[in-house]
Amino acid sequence: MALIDLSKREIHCKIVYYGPGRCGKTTNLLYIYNAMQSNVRGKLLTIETKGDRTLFFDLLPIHLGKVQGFNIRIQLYTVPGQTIYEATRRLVLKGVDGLVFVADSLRVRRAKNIESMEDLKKNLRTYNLDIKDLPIVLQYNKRDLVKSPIPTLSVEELNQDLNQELKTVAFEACATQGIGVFETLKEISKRTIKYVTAKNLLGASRISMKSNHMARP
Ligand SMILES: Nc1nc2c(ncn2[C@@H]2O[C@H](COP(=O)(O)OP(=O)(O)OP(=O)(O)O)[C@@H](O)[C@H]2O)c(=O)[nH]1
Ligand SMILES: [Mg+2]
Repeated sequence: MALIDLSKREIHCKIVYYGPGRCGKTTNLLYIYNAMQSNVRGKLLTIETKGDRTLFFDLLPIHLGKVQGFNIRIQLYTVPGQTIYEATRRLVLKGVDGLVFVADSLRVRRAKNIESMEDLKKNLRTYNLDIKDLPIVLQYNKRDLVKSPIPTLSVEELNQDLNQELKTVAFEACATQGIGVFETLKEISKRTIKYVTAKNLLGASRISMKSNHMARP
């Protein structure tokens, strides 16, 4: 749940990276952590991992600087993508203000992408939230593999599977190389701050995004 502290002039919000197992959620956070200066990001907390599998969640607090006199503090979370951790994913979604759905471009993961999107909708419903009411952006990750012999999905196919209903922006990415990572973060941050301020009757029009803390180094 977003917090707007008028006395400190701070806005806190929570963005969750969702998606199937091994699609690259933790890799996104790692790239952001390594690329941001230490004075604008907190510690990267990875709670329980086994190899590269998240078993609980990752958390990275970042400070986007001042926007119209308000300090913007965002907590980035990832969920564990493996099917069995449904209860944990639901827990991590509590109080979410914005979502990044990371999809895997590998063709063999097609059904898992769709299953994860359905799982997200279902988990949101437990908090009386409709996916269409929240800021959400899509990220089609592992686009580097399109040039490899491994079968991958086209952007059209990914849109067909995941974006027919949402009709939101989708970024092509290669999280291991940082391609598309900050573009995704910037867009979801912008949408989330607008959503949070509008919801809290601060007047979204008063907040325009001019933070330059997210410029890639
Ligand atoms: N080729 C390629 N590999 C990637 C890319 N992004 C992530 N990976 C690899 O995919 C594997 C899984 O990445 P993670 O970031 O751990 O995946 P996750 O979504 O956090 O997985 P869970 O924690 O199980 O939900 C790792 O070996 C990454 O290096 C990418 O853009 N291209
Ligand atoms: Mg992970």
